[in-house]
Amino acid sequence: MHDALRINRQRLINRLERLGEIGALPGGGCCRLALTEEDRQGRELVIGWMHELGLQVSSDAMGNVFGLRPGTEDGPPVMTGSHIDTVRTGGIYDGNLGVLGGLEVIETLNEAGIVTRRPLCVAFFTNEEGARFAPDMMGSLVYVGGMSLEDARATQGIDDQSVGDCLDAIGAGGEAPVGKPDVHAFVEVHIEQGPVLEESGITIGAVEKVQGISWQEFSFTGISNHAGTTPMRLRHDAGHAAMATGAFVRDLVNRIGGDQVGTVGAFDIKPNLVNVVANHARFTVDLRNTDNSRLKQAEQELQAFVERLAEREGIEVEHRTLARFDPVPFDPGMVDRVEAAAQALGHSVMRMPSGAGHDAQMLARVCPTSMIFVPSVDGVSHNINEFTAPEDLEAGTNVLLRVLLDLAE
Ligand code: HGY
Ligand code: MN
Ligand code: MN
Repeated sequence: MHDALRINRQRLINRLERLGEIGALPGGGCCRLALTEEDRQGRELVIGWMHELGLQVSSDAMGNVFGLRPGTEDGPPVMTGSHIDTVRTGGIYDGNLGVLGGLEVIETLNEAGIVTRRPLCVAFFTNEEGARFAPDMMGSLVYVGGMSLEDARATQGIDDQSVGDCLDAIGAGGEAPVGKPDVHAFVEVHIEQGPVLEESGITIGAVEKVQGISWQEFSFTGISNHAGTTPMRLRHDAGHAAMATGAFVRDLVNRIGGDQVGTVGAFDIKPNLVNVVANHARFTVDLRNTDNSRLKQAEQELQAFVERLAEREGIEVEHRTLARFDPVPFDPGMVDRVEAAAQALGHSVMRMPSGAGHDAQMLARVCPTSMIFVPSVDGVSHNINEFTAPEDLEAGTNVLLRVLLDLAE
């Protein structure tokens, strides 16, 4: 039914580009960190579009926003969506495609005068990126009951402000309660953010699972000293220890091999002066693997390395876990639906894991869930040059249309 229905590519691209203007960076790309003024403006724009499309808009205490389209019957909606917050050097597609692709599906159904049996809902979740406030996927994690609202609101960000204060400052917290969602099924369209689809010459990814994620923060304390007069045997060099740990992470990842990845992304050294042995270093380690036992092995080896290093260098170590999510398998039936919809539309499709975390991995705790990937040019993302070809944006959103219609009938 409605097999000939297709979305409007240009309308989708116009919305992506319009939203990308909020937080636009001089050289291209976008910075809309969670719960900033730019996030508030982005929320306002998308909520305005939701109202224009006739959706019933609500938000919950975590600032997650839902645009509901009633069906001919009541009951739990078929939901789609993603996030509109970005990293500091983000593109205009990461997350935004999942939200605006959902709105494009709604507008296409409105134009065709189609009312589905089940209600449809397009959502965006607060702070998916976790770049300002860890963990990532925080909003959807609270939504499904995986983190208390209190703990989320108390979370301090990298700029020493709390989630609660920032939610309140931009007026994003709504009335709807969190933790007990009622969703029939969830499907999210997202850019792959890696090179697999492009290298395989495939248009659609039917995502089978999300890999495990481990985010840790280490704070090393040594003794600042004169870079010229202090003999090496007397140094307690926090900067050296931090850099040695970063080098260890790369060796560890190469040794484990397979899907193992490791990143030292945030790195801060004090007093950060050419002629002073550093007495403080604070840095993050992001480890991921599709195989949870190998991810645990990586974490254990890193911990043992840091303990030996602290002993040898005579430094103090503080450690925080910023995020820890096991790999999440998606519902096989939902993966089948994505694959079948792509094939019915004549698109090449392959099954694959997700290297990035997504809100879908949280919705998978409460309802059948899967994801639709579209190619990232040069596999680039979290980078101002993030790009997906218009025909691929269109293909992924047509697959979303098809899967949502199947689920809602
Ligand atoms: O880090 C991630 O995987 C996602 O972008 N939050
Ligand atoms: Mn994303
Ligand atoms: Mn991202």
